[in-house]
Amino acid sequence: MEYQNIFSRVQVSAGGEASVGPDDDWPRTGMFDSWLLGTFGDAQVGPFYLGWLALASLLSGFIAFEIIGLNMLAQVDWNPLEFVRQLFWLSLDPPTAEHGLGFAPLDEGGWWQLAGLFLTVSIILWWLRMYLRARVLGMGTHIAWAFASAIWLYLVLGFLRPLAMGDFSEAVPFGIFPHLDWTQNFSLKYGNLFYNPFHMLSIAFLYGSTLLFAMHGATILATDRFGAHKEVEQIFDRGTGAERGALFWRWTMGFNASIESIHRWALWFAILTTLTGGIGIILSGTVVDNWYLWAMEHGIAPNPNP
Ligand code: 07D
Ligand code: 07D
Repeated sequence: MEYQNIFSRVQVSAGGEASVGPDDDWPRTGMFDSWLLGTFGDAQVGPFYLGWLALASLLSGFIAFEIIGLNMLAQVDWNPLEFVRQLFWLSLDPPTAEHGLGFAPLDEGGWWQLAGLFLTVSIILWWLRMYLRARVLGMGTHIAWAFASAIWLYLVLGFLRPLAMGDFSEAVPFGIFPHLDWTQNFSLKYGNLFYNPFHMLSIAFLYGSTLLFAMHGATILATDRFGAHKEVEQIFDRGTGAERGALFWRWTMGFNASIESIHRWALWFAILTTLTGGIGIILSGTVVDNWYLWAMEHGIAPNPNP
């Protein structure tokens, strides 16, 4: 029977496989099988590697989450029902402009600064964990670098651009809809972000990522029965699966990515989404005040008075 999941009832259940790699300082125990997870992916849960970095990261993330949550709860007079009802609208805002880059009193943005600090520490520790765990397994560190690109955009939005602008009021608030309002306001304030060429690039890479992801996922599934699911082996020893996938794309568009390079395409498109995005944001208000005027000057938007 073919092995599939998400679609079928078949799943592999081997019961507690400790897996490969070197001896490590963390016990490979606590594994169990989950039928439900087995319908989505691997049926085996664990072994988990917690480690000091993850422990510190989770603790720091928890503190950030608590600061945000308790501030929001305080805003609804500690009423849990109102908290749930208004959750998506509640906000923990950064300090107002007059506090500059200094520490603001807690109830005037200081809590936002503390939450941001703990969240950032948490994210950076988690990054270190990804990097070091990959090294321990003898893997490349590609995953950590892709994550670093997302962290770059996050740091630009909440720290680097406010630093360049001279005050934390420029940063994004914590809150579901409030962060959307911030995004909308940012675009309006800087004369329509659509005319920011780095926003254009970021969108092209974001859309490109979905396209590549769909093309690649679909190609592998479509040639699975010829062995293409062993795609990495087929980089070195091309089977009929890889050949068919490649031929399909040469037939339909004249060109195919190689079975290795498609993974590089995908990784770079994803990385470039947030990399170019961060560049676009850090330039707004620092180098360019109004993207629409900028676009008129550079012949991108029509200019009635050239
Ligand atoms: C599917 C992996 C799982 C991750 C999830 C996110 C939290 C937030 C925090 C209550 C794809 C977990 C969410 C922990 C809870 C508090 C304080 C990843 C997947 C499910 N946004 N954004 C969302 C963040 C920015 C924008 C959703 C984070 C910028 C728009 C979620 C950041 C701008 C829309 C969310 C961040 C911006 C969203 C779904 C950080 C410009 C939506 C995210 C740290 C880039 C969408 C109601 C998702 C939505 C949405 C989280 C930054 C714009 C709450 C953590 C400032 C236009 N954002 N966002 O699925 O439904 O990501 O909003 O930088 O339409 Mg956002
Ligand atoms: C946010 C990276 C940071 C996230 C990290 C995750 C946790 C959660 C929780 C475990 C997403 C940390 C995670 C803390 C842990 C658990 C449970 C990545 C992030 C580190 N835009 N726009 C983009 C489009 C408009 C605006 C990018 C489209 C309008 C602003 C993207 C449209 C206005 C910003 C994009 C559109 C506007 C952006 C984001 C269409 C609003 C940004 C890429 C069709 C009216 C951001 C240069 C991304 C950016 C951004 C798409 C329209 C504003 C390509 C498709 C004109 C202010 N927009 N946008 O991957 O980089 O984000 O801009 O209209 O800051 Mg836009």
